[in-house]
Amino acid sequence: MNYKSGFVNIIGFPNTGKSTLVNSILDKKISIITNKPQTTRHRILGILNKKKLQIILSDTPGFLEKTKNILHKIMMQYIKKSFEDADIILLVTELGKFPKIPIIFYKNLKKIKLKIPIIILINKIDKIGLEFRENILYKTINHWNKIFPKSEILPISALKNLNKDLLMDKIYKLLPKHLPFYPKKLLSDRNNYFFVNEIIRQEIFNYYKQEIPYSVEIKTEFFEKKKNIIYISSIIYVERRSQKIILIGKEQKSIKRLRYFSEKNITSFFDKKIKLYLFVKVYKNWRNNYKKLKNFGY
Ligand SMILES: Nc1nc2c(ncn2[C@@H]2O[C@H](COP(=O)(O)OP(=O)(O)OP(=O)(O)O)[C@@H](O)[C@H]2O)c(=O)[nH]1
Ligand SMILES: [Mg+2]
Repeated sequence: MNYKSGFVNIIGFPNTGKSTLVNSILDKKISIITNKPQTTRHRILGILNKKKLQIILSDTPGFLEKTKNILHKIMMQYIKKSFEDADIILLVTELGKFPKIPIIFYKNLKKIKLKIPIIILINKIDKIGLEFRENILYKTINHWNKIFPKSEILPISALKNLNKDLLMDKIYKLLPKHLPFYPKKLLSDRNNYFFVNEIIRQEIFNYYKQEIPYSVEIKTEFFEKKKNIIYISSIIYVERRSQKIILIGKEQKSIKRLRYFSEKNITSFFDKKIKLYLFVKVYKNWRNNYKKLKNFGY
């Protein structure tokens, strides 16, 4: 058998470019990206199918030093879970940053390293001009070398696809011989409702400030195609009434803008004409309630 297939699990600090990397490898935007930390809240699988090759990528939330609510705790459990089924771990870090891995993950990684290859990716190398890059790169590589001696370290830019071919070669070599785990047509373990929720959430991250993006969760209730148009209706849940007022804005200006940009992005995701309806509801303290979180698919 010369088929290769396996799980390539992506972990790392918030905002380092994990989701950007997943999308770059898949060449499709399955995971949302924003310039704010804690954008990704779920473990999302993306599947790359090639001739005699299937790579299952897993995107995860970023490491948190301190968990402030139950949602955070669940997010951190997703990271731990992703250690269990990994064939390869990609630890995404950022050029010129020297963070400490939270102790719970650090211990796990040290143990795992004996069995599973960990590749350390130093992302965002495009951010610094070539004339200064070498020096900072040297320092960053040194930092990770001390923490994970003998692990491979590869500088990349997920955004600009720098060293993507090199990374893909490394992944291919390390993947086990195995038949595909998923049907070859499947792109993700998530359904259309999830992608709609996430795109709306991405736009909320883009257009609202402070705690608003962190206090919202989306639930798409309706998704139906009629005569070449997909009609979608989604509810935005916030934690407090004051947040609902901000979300809607004066004369509904904010929510109209959100609807416009969400619809535009959902249209390009599905490549179909979309009609989107948005509603805002208060769902008190949902981030600290297991039952409510379960309702949202956590
Ligand atoms: N310049 C540059 N920016 C990048 C690169 N990769 C990601 N970014 C930017 O970094 C920010 C965070 O990217 P994400 O992919 O959302 O990061 P993440 O690690 O998934 O973040 P969380 O889900 O919040 O943990 C976005 O603004 C990206 O455009 C890169 O290679 N170069
Ligand atoms: Mg992410």
